[in-house]
Amino acid sequence: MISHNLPETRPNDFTKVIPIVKDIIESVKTKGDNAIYELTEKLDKVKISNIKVSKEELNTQASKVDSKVKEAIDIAYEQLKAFHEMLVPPNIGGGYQGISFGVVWKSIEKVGIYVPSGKYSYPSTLLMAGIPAKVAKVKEIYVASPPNQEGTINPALAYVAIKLGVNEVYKVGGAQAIAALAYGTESVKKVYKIVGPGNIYVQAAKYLVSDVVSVDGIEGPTELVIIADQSAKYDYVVLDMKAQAEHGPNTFIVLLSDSEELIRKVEEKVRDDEKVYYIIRTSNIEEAIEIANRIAPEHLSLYVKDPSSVIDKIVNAGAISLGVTPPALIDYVAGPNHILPTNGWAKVRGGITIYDFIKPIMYANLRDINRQLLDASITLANYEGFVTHAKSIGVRYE
Ligand code: HSO
Ligand code: ZN
Repeated sequence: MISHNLPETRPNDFTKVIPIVKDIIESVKTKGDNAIYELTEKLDKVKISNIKVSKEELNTQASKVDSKVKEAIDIAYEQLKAFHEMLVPPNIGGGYQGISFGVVWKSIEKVGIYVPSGKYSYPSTLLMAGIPAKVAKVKEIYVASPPNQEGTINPALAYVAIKLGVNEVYKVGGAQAIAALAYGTESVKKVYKIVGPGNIYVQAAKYLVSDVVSVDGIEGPTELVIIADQSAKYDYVVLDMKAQAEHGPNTFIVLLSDSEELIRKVEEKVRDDEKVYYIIRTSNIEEAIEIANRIAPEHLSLYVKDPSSVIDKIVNAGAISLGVTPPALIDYVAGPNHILPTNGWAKVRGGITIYDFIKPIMYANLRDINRQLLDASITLANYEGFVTHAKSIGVRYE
């Protein structure tokens, strides 16, 4: 189906699920592992005999992965590692008016990674979160993912977990996984930060536990905006749209183009789909850029003749695929992350990078007495009524 008008809102209003999610969180908080066993049986329809995957179980599962998939994971791993290593910031120091100051970057000590699964499991998502965490030198990494129908962990996920050297893997999904990582249970370690995409229950749970644990943001249903001019190959555009639509009926797929011919050809190919595609004819590429910036999409494809001339004009997007680059390549091996902000959150944050796992600790060192600077500090402290603050500064040069 085609719509020529953009919707007012995107389908990720989790206020509806909050009461259910609250109950799940409360139950995990009070009953710990028992709640996980019960909820897994009730919601995932699987009976699990243990929550923490044993070393042996992990190895057995990993050994089931065929060599071609292992090789693909290895290739993706190296590519993502190269991307995130490029981002490592230096510790930096300087000084001004008698003070030396600077920043030392330190990693968050314990993080939880949530890996969703739908019809299939998503080992690529564990790579996307685990690699930046590793590059950031996070000491303890815990992974939670729903069990499969056999009550164990997906083989490729096990392979990635071993490759990353994560500390523990838990067979728990949904809001109960988020609650377990936030509060801890007998089997699940409590972490300082939880990252990872998931369905509306998972996202609502992240929101509800954020009083005790840091979370990465909202990563809801997949979004793709394509800006295409007449240079774009229509069949590639169609495939890119249908590819991200594979994530389910709630995906938000938009084509913005100033080419009537391109639009006509694309519409012919998507018209009969059950899924709604938003297709907007703009008067020029500038207008398309303006709309895209307002949407702040998760994925943005700049399928125009000279994409590098457009990239600077983009102010809100999760990740950008330039020119002929398929957005799906970013989902797997390009290097940038596929865990990206949705629902307009790209206005304020980017996708997962090492910066989600490190924090700048700032320092100052009083080297020389600069009276003007110290007096300014004393004046401000007195103004705020903090006379002892003022005294503690003044005493240094009395
Ligand atoms: N396109 C999704 C991520 C994904 N695609 C995972 C395939 N596997 C959101 O960026
Ligand atoms: Zn995808």
